[in-house]
Amino acid sequence: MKLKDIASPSSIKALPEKELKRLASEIRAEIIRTVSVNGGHLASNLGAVELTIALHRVFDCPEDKLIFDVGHQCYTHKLLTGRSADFSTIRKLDGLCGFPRREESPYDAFNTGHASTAISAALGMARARDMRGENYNVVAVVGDGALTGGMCYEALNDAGSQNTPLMVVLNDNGMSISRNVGALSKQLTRLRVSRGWLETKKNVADALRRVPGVGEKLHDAFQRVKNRIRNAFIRDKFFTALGFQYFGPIDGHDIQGMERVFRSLKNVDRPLVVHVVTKKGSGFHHAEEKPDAFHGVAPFYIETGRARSELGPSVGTVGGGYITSLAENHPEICVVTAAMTESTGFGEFSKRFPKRLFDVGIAEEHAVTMAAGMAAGGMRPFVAIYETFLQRAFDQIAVDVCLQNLPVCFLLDRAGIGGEDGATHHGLMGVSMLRAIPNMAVLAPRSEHELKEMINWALSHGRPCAIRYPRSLPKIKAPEGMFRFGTWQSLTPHYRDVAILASSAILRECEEAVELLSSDGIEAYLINASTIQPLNTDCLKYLAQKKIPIVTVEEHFLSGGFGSAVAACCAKMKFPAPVAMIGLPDEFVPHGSRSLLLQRYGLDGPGIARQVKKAVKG
Ligand SMILES: Cc1ncc(C[n+]2csc(CCOP(=O)(O)OP(=O)(O)O)c2C)c(N)n1
Repeated sequence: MKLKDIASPSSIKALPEKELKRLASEIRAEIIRTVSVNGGHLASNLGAVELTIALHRVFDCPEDKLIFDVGHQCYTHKLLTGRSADFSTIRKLDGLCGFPRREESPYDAFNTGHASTAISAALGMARARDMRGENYNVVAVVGDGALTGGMCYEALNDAGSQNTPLMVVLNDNGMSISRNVGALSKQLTRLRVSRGWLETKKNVADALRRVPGVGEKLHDAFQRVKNRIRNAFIRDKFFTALGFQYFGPIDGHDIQGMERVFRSLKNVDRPLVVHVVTKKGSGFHHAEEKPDAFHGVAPFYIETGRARSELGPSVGTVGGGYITSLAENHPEICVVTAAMTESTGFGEFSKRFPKRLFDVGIAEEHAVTMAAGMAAGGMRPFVAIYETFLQRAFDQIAVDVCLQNLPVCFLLDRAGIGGEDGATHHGLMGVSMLRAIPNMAVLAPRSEHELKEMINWALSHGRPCAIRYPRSLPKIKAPEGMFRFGTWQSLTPHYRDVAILASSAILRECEEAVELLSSDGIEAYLINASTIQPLNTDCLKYLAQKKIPIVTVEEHFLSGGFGSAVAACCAKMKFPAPVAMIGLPDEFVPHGSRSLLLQRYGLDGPGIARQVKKAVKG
C-alpha cells in the first residue's frame, strides 16, 4: 500500500510486517523531500517514524487521544491521518501547520508547540474522560528533552498520586536540540546502557555456563556482578517513585516489538511510562551525524545536506559573539540558556567559558529565577531565550527579578513574526508582557551595531532589562553612539505632516512607506523608538508642541504593545493631534513566511503607507 492510499490510520492496521518497513521508508523519503523544500523539523521527525506507525496500529484514533509534546515530531502522524495529499504545503501560509492543530484535523488531539505540556494535557483529558464516563486511551508522546521541563514533573506527580489511567511514551534519543542535559538525562542514559549491558551479558553468561568444568563457577561470579548492576538499576526507578509503572527501554525502531508492548498495556487501569529508545535523524545520514544541525532546518539540498541559501549568522549569534568578547575582561558576566545554547548564539561562549554558561534544559522559569539568584550573588547574567518561550516565566521576571531590581539582562531572540513555525512561535506579546512590569527596561535594536550598544548599556547599568530582536536585521552602518537609553533617534529630516514611531526590523518597511507617502505628497518623519520602555516623553512633548500627528508601527499585537503605551501617554498629556496605531490585530497569527504575513496584516511598506495616509487624511 502506498502512502497516498492511506486515508486514515485504519488502513495500516492490517499491513503485513514487510509492508510496514516499506511504508516507513516511503514516509522517511516524503519527509526528507518536503523538508528539503519547505524547511522544518527534520531530525526529530525521522526518529519518530516507526514509533508513530506502531502507535497508530495499536491505538484507535481519533477516539483514542495521541498528544505530541512540542509537536515538532508529528509529520508521520499527519501523513497517516489523511493529510498526505497536502503535505507539500506544510508550514506555508494557509497550508498544513508544522505542529498538531485541533482546527486542522480531529486526529490532532491537542495543540502543542511549546515543550513539556503533553503530560498535563493528557492528564486533563484522562480526567475529562473519567468524569464524563467515557472510555478511551490517552497517550502522551514526550521526548527526553521535553522531560527537562518542570511541568512534566508537576504532571507526573499529580497523575501518579491519583492513579489516573494514562500512558506516557518517553521517546528517548538522548538529545534535546543539542545533547540533553540534567540529572534525569544521565539516569535515562544509565537505563539505556545498563539494559544493553545486561542483555549482552546474558549471552555471555549463557556461553560461560556451557564451558565444561569451570562453567558453573564462572557463571556464579558473573551472576553476582550482574545482580549488583541490576540492584543499582532498581534503586534508580524514578518513574515508579512518582506512582507510574515503568516499562522499557524498548527499541523505538522495531515496529512489531513496540506494538507488542503497547498492545499488552492498552486499557491498563493505571498510569504507565513506556520508555522507547530512538535515533534522532534516523535514516538520513546527514541528520544522524549532526542531529542538532538538522533539528530545525531551512530548505537544503538532499545530496549534500547544505542549505539552499545562506542566511548568515543570526542577530543572536552576533550578540553572543560580542558578549563572549566582553567576557574576557568582565569575570562577572555569565550566561543562562534553556536548551538552546547554539540557537540563541552562545555556542562560542560555551566553548570559551564553559564554567560561565548554564544550560538548564527546557526550564525557562527556573532559568529566570536562577539568574536572579546569580545577580543577587554579584554576577551579571545574560539570559538568552526566544521571546515566545519566555512567556511562561512572566511571574519569575516580575517577582524574582524586577521586584528586587536585579541586574539581569534578557536577550529575547525571534521577537516579532517568527514565520513558518506559526502561532506558538511568534514573539508578539513580549512588549505587553514586559512593559507591565515596574523596573523593567525594554529595548529593540534596528541593527547589529545598535544591539552591541544596548549590551554595553545593559552591562554598565545594574538593572533589569530586555533586548528584543528578530533572527535577522538589515546590515546598517549606524554611527557610533547612536543608541542612548531613553531617547529616540530621527531617521529622516523633521517634516510636519506625520511622525512614524517604530523600532527594530519593521523600520525597513516603514522606510519604504515613507518613500511611498512622499510620492503621494505626505512628508513623514520616521523615528527609531529603540527604547520602548520607558517612553521618550520629551519626544512626545516636542511632537505635541508642533501638533504633528503620530502613527506607531509595531510587529506585535496592538493590545498592550508599544502603540498602546504611546496612546495612553498622549491621552494623559492631551495630545493635540491624531494618534493612530498600526500593528497586529487581536488574533493568533498563523504560520507562513514573514513577508507574506506582513502583507496579509497590512504591515508591508504599501500597507503601512495606506494606513498612515488614512490616519492623516481621515
Ligand atoms: C518552552 C519551550 N522551550 C524551548 C523550545 C524549543 N525546542 C523545541 S524542540 C526542543 C527539544 C526537544 O527535545 P525532545 O523533547 O527530546 O525532542 P527531540 O527533538 O529530541 O525529538 C526545544 C528545546 C520549545 N519548543 N518550548
